[in-house]
Amino acid sequence: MELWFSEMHTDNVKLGFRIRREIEHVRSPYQDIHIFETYDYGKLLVIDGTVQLTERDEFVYHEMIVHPPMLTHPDPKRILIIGGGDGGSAREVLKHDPDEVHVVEIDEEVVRLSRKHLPFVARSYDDPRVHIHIEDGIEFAKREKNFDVIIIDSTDPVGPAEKLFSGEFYRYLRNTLAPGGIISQQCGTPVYHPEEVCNVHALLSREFRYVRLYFAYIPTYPSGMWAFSIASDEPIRIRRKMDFPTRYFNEEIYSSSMVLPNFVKEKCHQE
Ligand code: AG3
Repeated sequence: MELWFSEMHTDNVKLGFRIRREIEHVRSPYQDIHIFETYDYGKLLVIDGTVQLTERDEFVYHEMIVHPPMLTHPDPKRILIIGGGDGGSAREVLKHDPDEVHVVEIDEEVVRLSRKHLPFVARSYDDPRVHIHIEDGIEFAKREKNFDVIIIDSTDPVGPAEKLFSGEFYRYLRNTLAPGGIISQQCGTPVYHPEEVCNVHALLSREFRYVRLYFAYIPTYPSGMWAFSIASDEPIRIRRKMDFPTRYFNEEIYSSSMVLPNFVKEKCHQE
């Protein structure tokens, strides 16, 4: 019998993976988590029916959520990752030789399962500079201060992550950031949810002087066209040379990823 996992992208569109086996399935107090072994994409992490990462294409997402903000900062030393309990964003942050990386993940099951089954992302936890806090990211952000870069690596804006896409949260983040700090956030796809993408951009623009949307091609996320936003009170431009290996990101992509297709400009009223 063939086993398939499909994520519904809309009521009428889905992406399916043929599955070799289910590795583990856990219902945590927050969400429903599956790890599968697929035929074509290696290990697959699914939360509440949505693809979080696959072994084969996670590099695109993790490089793109991390390197643009990190290279926009002249000297990022203290980094906060909100969500990101799989460890993939922390792995990319470590390429910049930071002093401290704090991963604030609400669901300890995500950390446990990633450590057990997804070493290609969770190996970052072996680095003593990486500190894991099992806590609500908003409570942590209200209390802690002085981060050079904050990366919001959450699930979609429904369920536990919903509050991470609100104006109230962005207001707290202003105080969590050190002067000159930068934030990045994954914000969905403009193909199926243009209002979500534009909403993040609009809310961030109320709190920060400079906000840009940027894109990456992620084959296993809905539509494959994924949006991120970057925000700061300093102009968004690359301030350091890259001196580490990557498989997707490069200095040209820093700029080209911020060029918006017309349908996105129109939807978000951007020039
Ligand atoms: N977090 C963003 C996943 C969003 C995917 N959405 C979807 N498939 N509908 C990824 C976590 C990786 N660190």
